[in-house]
Amino acid sequence: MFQHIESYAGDPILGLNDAFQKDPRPNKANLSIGIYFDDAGRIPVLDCVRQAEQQLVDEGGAKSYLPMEGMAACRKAVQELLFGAGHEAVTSGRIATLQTVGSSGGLKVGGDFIKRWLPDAQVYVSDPTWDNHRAMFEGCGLTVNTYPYYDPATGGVKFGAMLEAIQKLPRGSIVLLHACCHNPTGVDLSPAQWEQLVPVLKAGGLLPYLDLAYQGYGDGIEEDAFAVRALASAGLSFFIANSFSKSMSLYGERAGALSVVCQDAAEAELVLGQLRATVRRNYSSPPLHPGAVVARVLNDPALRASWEADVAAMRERILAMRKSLHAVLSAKLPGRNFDYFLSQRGMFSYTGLTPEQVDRLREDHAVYLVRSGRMCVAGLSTRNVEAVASAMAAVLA
Ligand code: KET
Repeated sequence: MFQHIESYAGDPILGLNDAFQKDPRPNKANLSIGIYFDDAGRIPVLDCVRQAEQQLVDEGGAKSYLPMEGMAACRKAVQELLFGAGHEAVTSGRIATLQTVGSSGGLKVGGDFIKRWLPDAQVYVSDPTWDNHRAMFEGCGLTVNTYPYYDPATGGVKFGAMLEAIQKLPRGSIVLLHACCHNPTGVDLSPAQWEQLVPVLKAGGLLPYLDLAYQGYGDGIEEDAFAVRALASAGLSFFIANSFSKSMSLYGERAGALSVVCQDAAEAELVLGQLRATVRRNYSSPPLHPGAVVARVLNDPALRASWEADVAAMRERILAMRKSLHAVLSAKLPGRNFDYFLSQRGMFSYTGLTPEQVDRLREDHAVYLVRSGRMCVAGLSTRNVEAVASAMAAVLA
């Protein structure tokens, strides 16, 4: 029965994380997976999350199934977080929102929905993008292509080429865009560039699909929603999958959502119905605990304030690590320009290291990066940043 099954090569990101766990070297550094570690190298449990969980345990509610679309209080809070409470798209009821199994679950449900209802649409992702985007959308039966994005020559965005390519896409194409903190490059569009892109998407009759996995890690919780609000205010229909894995440090709880912004409330009702059907056929309904935690943290004013302070502290710690890394590397290799570590945003930086250099870092120095050269800056700490910078300098010299 199973002899024809091909072996699975493993996932390029999760596989490295497993290899890191098994590495016995004491001074190892995990800069591979997109997880925020605190300065002691631990994945934090945020105080607001701990308190929300305690309240939920104390209340002792029953563990019934959630509806297919998830918990109402969570879905409403997600809409207000993404679009702003008073946004016309929210108040007019023209957004269909599901609580999903992480944002990955949201991306996948959206992909299945597109395959069913817009079967001729092809997907366009940035070159490069998160590896799993291609895998997921192809897994939904969709064709995945790329548009130009990262420019290795400048360490910035090839914005002109990106706009030109997007202008030429067939009407109805799906354009996957990272709303902030681009993975893997750390290179984002500026608000002014978003303002230029939005009319091009609209005029071309394109269907944007935003991925917002790092809200708060760029410039701030509100600031990082700029693209979401710009698209909604311009009247486009679009998808957005957002995650609480990183922003609430809830990775394994699988907390995320999918929102589809429609033209009016009646359309949103139809879309929500078919999204519910998609969920029912996949995993029936999302998990109770993460929905309840997210709803509690976002809706309770004290917990909300505590969360916002924690997100700011995580963002600032990463910025401090960017500065330290930049300082040590610039001192060790004065002929090279490492300014990209300062301009890139979020958890990741594209280091420009070749796969061979990444292998040497891992083998000789126990420093783990993804082979594309992507570094998770959130894995640096005051304890390891000197050693990591020295190892990088040795490999680059
Ligand atoms: N989108 C992006 C852009 C992303 O980087 C991740 C996770 C996800 C979605 C999925 O997040 P979820 O936990 O399903 O809400 N990225 C990191 C972990 C992974 O690969 O799964 C990473 O790139 O390391």
